[in-house]
Amino acid sequence: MPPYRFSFGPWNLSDGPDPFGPAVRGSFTFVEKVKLAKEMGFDALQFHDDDAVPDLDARSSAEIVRQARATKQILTDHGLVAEFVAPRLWFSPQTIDGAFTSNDAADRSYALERSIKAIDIGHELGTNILVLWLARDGTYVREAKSVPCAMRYLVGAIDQMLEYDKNLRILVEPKPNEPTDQAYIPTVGHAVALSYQTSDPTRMGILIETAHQILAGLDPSDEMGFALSFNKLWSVHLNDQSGLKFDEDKSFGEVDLRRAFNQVRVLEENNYGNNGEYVGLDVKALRTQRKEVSAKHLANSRETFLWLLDKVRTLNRRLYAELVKQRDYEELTRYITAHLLGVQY
Ligand SMILES: [Mn+2]
Repeated sequence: MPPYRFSFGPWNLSDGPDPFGPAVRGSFTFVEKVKLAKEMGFDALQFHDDDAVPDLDARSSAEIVRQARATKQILTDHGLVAEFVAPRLWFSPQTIDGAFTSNDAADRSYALERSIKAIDIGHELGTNILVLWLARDGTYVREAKSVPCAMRYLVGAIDQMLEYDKNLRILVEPKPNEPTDQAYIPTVGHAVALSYQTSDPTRMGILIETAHQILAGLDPSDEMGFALSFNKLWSVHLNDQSGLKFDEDKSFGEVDLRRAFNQVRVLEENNYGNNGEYVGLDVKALRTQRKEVSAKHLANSRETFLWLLDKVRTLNRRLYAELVKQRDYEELTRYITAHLLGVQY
């Protein structure tokens, strides 16, 4: 099998609530989720800070360390590791107006302190990767904040994290909107630019989620190629998205198989994973699934990746190059379609 290693987050196994209705099935415990991950062939789990240490804000430093070690032990016992930790900067009363870019200095301090706690949890879990999804760092009303000021706050906070831990690597996960109307770091290009404003761009990378690129009107595989060209694609959240609506986190390849194929192709052609990067999924179980079949979206997305990887590896590269050389892209697209459908070409 390929060298690819796969991960997902415990939030991907849920009891099915949405903004319009409550949970519809029983919950899995954390240990059950870890067992399921192993059974389905996954290698790592992704963590929000409070996935590893519940009730984080209410705990002392000693309690945080103790709980993080207990979480790490469960992973170790089941042959899994932690890919990254991401501070949950969108839930508490202190992040209502944003985290690092809130207009309130006390709120900004909370965001930094919470991120430092997440870094400490990462130490205990054995990962030096911190993912920043800047969920509320943006605006609902344009006049509410100053963009240059927000950028100054953001760079300042990131610099303090880089200073706090000299081995830390920070991955920014861009998303154009939701929950805010407009995010400050909406695209991969913004995230790359941000990285070069910090004190150590070599420790700044990107996590690309498929759905977020589609919501920004961009092509996920092109965005991955762009980040790869800067050596900044250090993780992905593969999933799928049906048009411009809420962030759906559908199973990988469910909506647009060709678009999924091209993401796998770009990753494979550029040796993604050779530096230990994971193929991360961020997919949501359909609310209609019963509990006993509510992990299928994870197994299916992983398998779809591997099916598409086989399609990438069995491309007739000589023919592909010849069609590009002839500039016969109409024939190229016909060949790709035939190849994906398994039609004799
Ligand atoms: Mn998403």
